[in-house]
Amino acid sequence: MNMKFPFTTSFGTQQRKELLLVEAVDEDGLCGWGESVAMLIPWYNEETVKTNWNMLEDYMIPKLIQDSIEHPDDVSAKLSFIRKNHMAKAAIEGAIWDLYAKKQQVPLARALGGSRDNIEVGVSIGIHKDVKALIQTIQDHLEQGYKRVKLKVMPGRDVEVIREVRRHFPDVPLMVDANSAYRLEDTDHLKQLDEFNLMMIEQPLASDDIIDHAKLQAQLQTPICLDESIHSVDDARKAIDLGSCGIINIKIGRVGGLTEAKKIHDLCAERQIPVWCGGMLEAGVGRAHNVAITTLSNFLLPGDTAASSRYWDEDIIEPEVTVSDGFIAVPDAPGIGYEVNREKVDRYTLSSKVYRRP
Ligand code: OSB
Ligand code: MG
Repeated sequence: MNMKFPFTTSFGTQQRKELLLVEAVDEDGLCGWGESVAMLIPWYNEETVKTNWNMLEDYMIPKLIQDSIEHPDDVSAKLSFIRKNHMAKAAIEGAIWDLYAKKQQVPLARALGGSRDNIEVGVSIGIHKDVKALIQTIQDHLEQGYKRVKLKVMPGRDVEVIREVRRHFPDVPLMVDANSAYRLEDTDHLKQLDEFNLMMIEQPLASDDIIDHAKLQAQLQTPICLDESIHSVDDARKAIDLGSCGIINIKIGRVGGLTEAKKIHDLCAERQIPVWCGGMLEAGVGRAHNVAITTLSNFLLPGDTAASSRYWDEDIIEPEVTVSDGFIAVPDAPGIGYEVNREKVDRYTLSSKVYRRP
């Protein structure tokens, strides 16, 4: 599927998305859906759509179809012999979570332990060449109801851009995301961002680092939010202990699935670290999973799950995810609560394969 517009971050520009979907079907014909958030190029992490397909086909599916699965929490344990490959794991675990919730006839949000019936969301805005155009994009999204704005930044497109944005929007809840574009040597430069009253600076330093982030956080007033660096509940614990961040962005794909996402959520609640749900330019299935996890109580800050229509001329779910006054209403139908439109999925499908239990 092609996004409506190219989205630029410090690591590159993307518009074409190949979405790996997993459909899990049980003995009664009930089905659940999962979506991998891996990209076509390993920019954000080491995975791609093709590595996901390979991991699923050669290792994950053969393991999971060997015997029955009692609870979706068992999936990550069964797959723990495979190192990393979190996005592939999350895609198949997500399908099984959806199927499980449908079997229980409860919304996925409730199966996960969430209680909210609507969730607050913000919008993530890519790097613009022209500051005037950026101001206009922000204005458009504020008019659509989004109440928190996240701006992508990189060296050369940071302090002066944010100064101009702040001049136009003095009170808007604002944050930035660097996707690892800086180094610890940039500390003095990054300290200039403290004057703009930002909610947080997301992932300024390396994608595998929590040490330099702790050194940077000690010198910044603005809280650091970690995204790329947190792959597991153990990573979260270490980062919190070190003082590497004040906030954690949870992405289901990055951490290997909903079960691990819940563990990180629970740890952060205990340690009084607010979390929010990140986005990976998902289509409908992934978006629906994000909505469900965001209903948990320590998702205290608006997430990046924008409306389907922000990215897609048509999404593959019905109804599409819509945002009204900055909120998404959590569906109350069983499972992810949105219907996958098979006719649309078929129309977009490049390849598919069915695996059956022996
Ligand atoms: O770092 O949060 C990120 C998109 C692709 C890869 C990484 C990130 C993002 C976003 C967009 O910020 C979030 C979204 O709108 O889905
Ligand atoms: Mg990010």
